[in-house]
Amino acid sequence: TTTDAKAEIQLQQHVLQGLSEDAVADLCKRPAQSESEFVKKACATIIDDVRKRGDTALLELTAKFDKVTLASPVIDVASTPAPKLDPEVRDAIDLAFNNIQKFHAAQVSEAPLSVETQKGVQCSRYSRPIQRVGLYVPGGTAVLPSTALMLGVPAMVAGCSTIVFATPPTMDGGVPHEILYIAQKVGAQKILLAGGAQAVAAMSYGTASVPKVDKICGPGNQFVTAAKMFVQNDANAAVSIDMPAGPSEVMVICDANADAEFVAIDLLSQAEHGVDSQVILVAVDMTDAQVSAIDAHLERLTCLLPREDIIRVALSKSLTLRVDTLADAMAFSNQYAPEHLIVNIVDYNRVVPMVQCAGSVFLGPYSPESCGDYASGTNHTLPTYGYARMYSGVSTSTFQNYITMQELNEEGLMGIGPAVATLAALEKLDAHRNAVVIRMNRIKGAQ
Ligand code: HSO
Ligand code: ZN
Repeated sequence: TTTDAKAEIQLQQHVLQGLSEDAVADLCKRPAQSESEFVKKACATIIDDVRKRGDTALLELTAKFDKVTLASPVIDVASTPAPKLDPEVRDAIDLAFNNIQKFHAAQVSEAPLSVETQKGVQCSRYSRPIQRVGLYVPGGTAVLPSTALMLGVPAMVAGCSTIVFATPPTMDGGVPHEILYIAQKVGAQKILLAGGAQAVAAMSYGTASVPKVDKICGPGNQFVTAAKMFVQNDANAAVSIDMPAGPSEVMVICDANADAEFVAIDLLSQAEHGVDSQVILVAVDMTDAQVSAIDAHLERLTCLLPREDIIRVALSKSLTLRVDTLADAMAFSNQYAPEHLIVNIVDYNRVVPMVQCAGSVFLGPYSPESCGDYASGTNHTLPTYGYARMYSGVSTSTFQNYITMQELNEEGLMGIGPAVATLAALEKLDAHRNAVVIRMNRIKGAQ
């Protein structure tokens, strides 16, 4: 532990060696989402209201929660004049757009996958865009045009025909200019000026002015998340979602080789997202002094940040785990399944084959999470809360469905027919069996 009296920030430390399996599992646990029953009930009421009363309910809820009175809940993107942006901002958005487009376009394979599984049996798979998608861009403490890019670009690349953005209105009843600019760039049709459960409900069921969508993607607060979970389980909505969500997280694995200031600022860039952000430092084979140096940088850098108060709360719940080996670090990381994993160690490429569960990985000293958050090309809509174990981040395939096809010729049918007949008989499904037997007899008779 550090003896530096000035260092107020000191991440709670644990030493892996000697921890029981249960204790390690506890370190991997995320804090329970508070008030979730209250949130669920409030969402159900709002969703029901929007479903029944459409635009009227939507406008009332926006007046109530966002304190903005709108004439219409929707902006038509194409007929709205292009917004004036600061050229520096526009260039930054354009750079990010281009990189995100390049990476997500590369995820689309031009040729369908096609395999002759045995002679005369051709199986193929085609991807098709999901037709109508709703993209939620959170409002709140910060405008997030980067999230508009991370959702809009893959939807555009996939070829979705209806793209609807939803975001809370600005105080003057408009849409942030950067979001309008991005909506125009990706060819979105509408922007729904609403947030929370009411926005999710409007896109799920449709209203007189909001198109009903087939899939809703994007991060949001507890109300948005609860609403997404609700509608995906409602057969009347017939809508799917990208993934369940929780507070954002980063795990940084570092060793004595890492620049302590780099490590500290990466932890802080996650902590500034919110008081519930999860920040975990895994220190591989480092001395007390080396770990303390990171805490000292955390303290110094935090004092310089406008979101200092948020950061201090987030860091008070964060931790450092000290481990002896990289193998230990990676075993813990895979168990925790972080949304973001930053690997700042010597020979960092060694970890690539060791990563089992993580949303997105940042390798080496010059790959801060910020770059992936904004402009390198990878997506920043990622699974949090341990969901990286079974969910992937948003990608082009989030906006696609796969359709399989098959074509058998006579030789193919004769080749697999007997096996199909045997399996169908086993399941006592005789029409299935006969569908091949009748054909096989026809082919034999003709020979
Ligand atoms: N780190 C956030 C994304 C974000 N960061 C948006 C800045 N703006 C969740 O991956
Ligand atoms: Zn971020």
